[in-house]
Amino acid sequence: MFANIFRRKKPPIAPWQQGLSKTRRHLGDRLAALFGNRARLDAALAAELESLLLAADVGLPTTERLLENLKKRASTERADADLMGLFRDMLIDLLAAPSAPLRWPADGTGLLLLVGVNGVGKTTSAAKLAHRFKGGGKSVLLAAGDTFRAAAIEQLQIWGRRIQVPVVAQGAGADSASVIFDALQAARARGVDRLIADTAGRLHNKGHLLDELGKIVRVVRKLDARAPHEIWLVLDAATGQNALNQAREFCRAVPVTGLVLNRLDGTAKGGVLLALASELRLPVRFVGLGEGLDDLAEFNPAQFVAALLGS
Ligand SMILES: Nc1nc2c(ncn2[C@@H]2O[C@H](COP(=O)(O)OP(=O)(O)OP(=O)(O)O)[C@@H](O)[C@H]2O)c(=O)[nH]1
Ligand SMILES: [Mg+2]
Repeated sequence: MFANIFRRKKPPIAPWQQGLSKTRRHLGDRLAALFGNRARLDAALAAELESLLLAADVGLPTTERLLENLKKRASTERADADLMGLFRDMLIDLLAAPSAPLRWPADGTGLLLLVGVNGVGKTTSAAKLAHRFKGGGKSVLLAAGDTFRAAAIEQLQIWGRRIQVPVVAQGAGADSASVIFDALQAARARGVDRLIADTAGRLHNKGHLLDELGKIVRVVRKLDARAPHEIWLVLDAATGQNALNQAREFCRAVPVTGLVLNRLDGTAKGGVLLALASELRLPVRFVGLGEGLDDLAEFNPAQFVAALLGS
């Protein structure tokens, strides 16, 4: 009994570390074991590194690019090069490359449209982001743009009550573009800083469903030529390389400006983030590390790589 009282508290684990534990075990720990104290990138090490990256959903083009770069950098280093350190820096550079400033308007309402396939966490992310923006001192409004199911509207309204953010909604079956148009009009009239619009999940291989997103964009531009200021594609990290295919199709339908990668907590496929950054050149804005309101971290390449490699 007393032993418990005197036991020292463990230091708190950063959300990144905890959320990435599966990917770290799958990729980070193996990378550390692979590099060990080896200072030369010989053919055997390159081959092992290649299969390790491919197994972690990094994908072939990005894996090849990383190997190529590591060979180049290692050849210019001293004989006792810190390969692991070089590799870590390369990962940070790769993830930081697609960074771009956010397009929130200097004044007036900034509209954020969340899009993605079914069940990736769009509605949850809308609530998490609204909560976060509100916490940062912004006035926020939510738009229930998923008019497909009554339950989807209710889900957003329940979140809205929990975080005390008003939700603009119409009935199920209403036109999504008109809900978001009305919400933008209301937000502008009320001087709201951020309007976050949820949308219905849609398959990336269904052209007519993607066209509906194009319609939302066209309609809101009648109010503000630069809206939606941000369009974030929400992805489920657990889908691995398929996330890349989804992203390509959504980017064809609407001008996606950033990514939200959810469920990084439950998967060993976090390596897909490297493929997304290097092949799509879209900045990852936030990552979902759990189901709770605060389980959303602003994406930071250095923190991500530190958590991934456990250093
Ligand atoms: N573990 C974990 N679960 C998450 C995360 N984000 C969302 N979820 C869960 O995923 C499930 C689906 O989330 P929703 O927000 O309803 O997904 P959606 O994209 O709106 O789904 P549809 O509207 O049906 O397309 C819920 O149970 C969420 O709690 C995350 O980062 N980690
Ligand atoms: Mg939803």
